[in-house]
Amino acid sequence: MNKQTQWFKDAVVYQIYPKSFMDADGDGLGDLRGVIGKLDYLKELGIDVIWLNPCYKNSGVDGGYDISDYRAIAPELGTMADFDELLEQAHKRGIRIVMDLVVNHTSTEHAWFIESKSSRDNPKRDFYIWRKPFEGGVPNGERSVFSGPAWEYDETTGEYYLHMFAREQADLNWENEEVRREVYDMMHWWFKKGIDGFRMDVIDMISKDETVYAVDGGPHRNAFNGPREHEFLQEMNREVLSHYDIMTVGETGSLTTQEALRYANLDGSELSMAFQFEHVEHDNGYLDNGERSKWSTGPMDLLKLKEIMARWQTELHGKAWNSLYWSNHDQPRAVSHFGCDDEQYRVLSAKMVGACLHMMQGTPYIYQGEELGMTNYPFTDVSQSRDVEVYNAWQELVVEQKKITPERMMDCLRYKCRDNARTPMQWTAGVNAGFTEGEPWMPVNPNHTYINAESQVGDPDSVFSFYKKLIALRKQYPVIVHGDFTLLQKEDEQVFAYTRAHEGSTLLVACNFSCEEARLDEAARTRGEMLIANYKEDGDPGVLRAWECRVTLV
Ligand code: TEU
Repeated sequence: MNKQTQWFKDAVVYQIYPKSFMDADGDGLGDLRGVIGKLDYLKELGIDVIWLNPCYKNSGVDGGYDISDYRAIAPELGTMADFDELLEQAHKRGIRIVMDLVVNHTSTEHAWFIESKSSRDNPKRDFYIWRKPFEGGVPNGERSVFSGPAWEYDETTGEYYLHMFAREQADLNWENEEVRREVYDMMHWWFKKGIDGFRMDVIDMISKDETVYAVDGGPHRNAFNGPREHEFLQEMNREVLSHYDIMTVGETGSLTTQEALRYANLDGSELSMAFQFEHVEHDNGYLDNGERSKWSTGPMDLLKLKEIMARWQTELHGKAWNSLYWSNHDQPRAVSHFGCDDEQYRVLSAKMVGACLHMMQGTPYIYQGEELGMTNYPFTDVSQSRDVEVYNAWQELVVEQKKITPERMMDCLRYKCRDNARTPMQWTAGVNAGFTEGEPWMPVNPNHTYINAESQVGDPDSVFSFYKKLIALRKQYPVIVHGDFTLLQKEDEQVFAYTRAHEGSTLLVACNFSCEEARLDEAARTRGEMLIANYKEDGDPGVLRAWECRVTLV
């Protein structure tokens, strides 16, 4: 009997990266008490769920994604009592808390790994993936997502262990039933504390094709979506998830729409929904030698974006559930990536990209600061980064292999690096944007003097108030949650327009993703009751002004 009522269909999620959200104790790092202090701000915005990036004890290598104790809070973020208070205070405000489940790998400081590493016949040896050398070197050519080989040699036992991310993040062996049992027990422990769900880190990597482990000196293989993926997720659902009225979202970078019909099936057999990466990676680039790479300077391609978003809307409708996001802690800021962060158009385009996403079918995710129109950071030197992904990529691509020049890589970092989303949340125009009274762990964006929460809450024309209204519309009009999706002006390179229809109601959404005027054809021509718009003055029903959006009920 599955206890899930699928409340997530009506919910809007707000993602908090705790290290950068609010610092209550003045050490320059955000913390759980800082989150508690901002719950009323989130209540004012109107969100229903907080997704909290990892706040467990960790080894400090990858922003909390290198966990050393799943049942302890990172001391730099607070205590378990702080977490319990956060959960209680959030629930008092009708806000649910979803935690981050990082079980593809643990920190190499985790007790399991320390035991596993100690000897070849240790009972926990098989908790991780150990292989003998091949011809004196790495077992095969598997590559880490964070550059370099995915194998690290251990002198103690003369074998290599697999790490698909940093060498301090050892992959767990999900083929081992005891590993799965330990994970499920930990999940129950958190659910019994009262949390409302999990976001599941790289959950499409827990089953890997056996070639990934082969000691054959072979090439880099695909470590995603392996043969037992759905067996494991259905087992997790039976053993844990179906026992609680919760939500889950898988981080599944390999996902296609067809695979999403299994991972995010509305029958509740696996996950509630999943994060696909097609749209946020559509503008990935090529290195000087032609290799595909995330490191690019864009620009965003609207035709590709429309095709991707429309396909996810239509192919999942009625079968599986979409997550809806533009940004997160791994992505650049929404207005910088999909809008226009020149001050002339930043506010208009921040509202427009918000409306374009929030009027679709699925559960919307707002990344901290997106509701303010916060932008990427003007990095001038790689030393300003605090990200292991950036450090490793710079060493490999710029220093060792010279596949990209330092100047070009700096352009790429300013466009795409994860640090863009990890600069401190901008609360005020004051010192350190009101984030901390200490030395902030990352530089504060200088534009906090005019982009900050204090100046926007209560201002009816702010991005904050616009997002607040978008969230309210979702509660008021069933067509937004339940309606189907039809893309309009498919080949238009400026306009992203679509309709949603449900039980006789039709929503018409028209967005101009450009600085120039754009024509609307007959089907997209503005008509009906205006629900929300980013221009105050009515315009020509057949023409959208720069970065204009209009949402009408026809
Ligand atoms: O991200 C998975 C992942 O592939 C990311 O590294 C992201 O797609 C990439 O950085 C984009 O260039 C998850 C977490 O969200 C991320 O923060 C962690 O670093 C990673 O897993 C390892 O746990």
